[in-house]
Amino acid sequence: MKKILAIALALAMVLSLGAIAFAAEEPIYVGFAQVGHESDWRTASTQSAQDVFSAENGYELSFVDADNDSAVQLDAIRNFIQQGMDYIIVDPIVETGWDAVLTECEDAGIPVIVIDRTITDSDKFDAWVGSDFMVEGLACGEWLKAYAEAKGIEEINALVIEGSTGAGATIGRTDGFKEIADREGWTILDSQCGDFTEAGGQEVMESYCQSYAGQFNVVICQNDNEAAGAMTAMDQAGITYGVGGDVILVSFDANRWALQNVLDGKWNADFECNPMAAPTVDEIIKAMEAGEDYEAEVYVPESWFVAEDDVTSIEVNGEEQEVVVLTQEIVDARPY
Ligand code: GYE
Repeated sequence: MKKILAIALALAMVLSLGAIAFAAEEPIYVGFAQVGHESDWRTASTQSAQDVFSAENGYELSFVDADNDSAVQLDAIRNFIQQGMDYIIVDPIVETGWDAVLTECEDAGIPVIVIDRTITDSDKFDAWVGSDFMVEGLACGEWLKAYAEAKGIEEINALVIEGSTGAGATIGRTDGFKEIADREGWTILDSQCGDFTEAGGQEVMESYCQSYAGQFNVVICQNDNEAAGAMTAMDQAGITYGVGGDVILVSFDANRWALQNVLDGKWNADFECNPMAAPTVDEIIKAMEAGEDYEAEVYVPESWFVAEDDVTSIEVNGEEQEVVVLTQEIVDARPY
């Protein structure tokens, strides 16, 4: 009898422990509507989200790669609503067209956290974590001004390879650089979309090399993959670039391989865009879960990297900012 009691007791304990464990294991369901897989920056952003929103960290992540198609991204969000996600994360492909779907999220009571790119035609989201793209563009312009002065370059004739049309990253970088170009009286010979891809960058640069042969001394690529494509096109056209070259070549993002290009003098500068929003989103979600206050707008920290030491600081929006002259240690320490 004692034995039966003991077994029953043990069984009850196992069952109730199991129930506690089951309750504790209920994950936080997160749907993430990612832009696509157009660049190495994007790969780093996706990897970071998959690392952070893991089962070990208490999440179940539904990940959708929208392949740079806004209709697919909107569908993904509507599916997340249907599935009753606890939180929806979105990196908006374009800045506009958001109010209807965000209203649907709000009506369903699902908090939305926007990362990286911006939304400008709706405020129906709970938090945003990303970069100040305008500041990135301004920093690029201010550095170019100081660098040209240091090198005695009097005229700037620039070609811009833009990112995807309508993306917050494209708009901010374009406007920021243009503000300095207008102020300094530089010529922007052309500004075309390279879609943030290597193939796009190469295609645009090939046509620039034909149309503007001998007329340009600066190429601004709005991401690293485009800059890789632009290098191929300039190599084919026999145009030299980077330190000591005919063309000043500048990029945005600062992937590790790209910074190696800067350190090797193939590119002159790279303006960082930090893809690691996920850890901050995790903090925001954990605060929301606990009913605590959280920052609704978070700018991720970013640095400006250059090959030579002519310019070591710039003033951006009235604020003195460091320009980092690269070393192999800095390149090797890059997380992505
Ligand atoms: O610069 C580019 C990516 O939205 C900031 O998108 C991001 C941009 C990034 O494809 O490489």
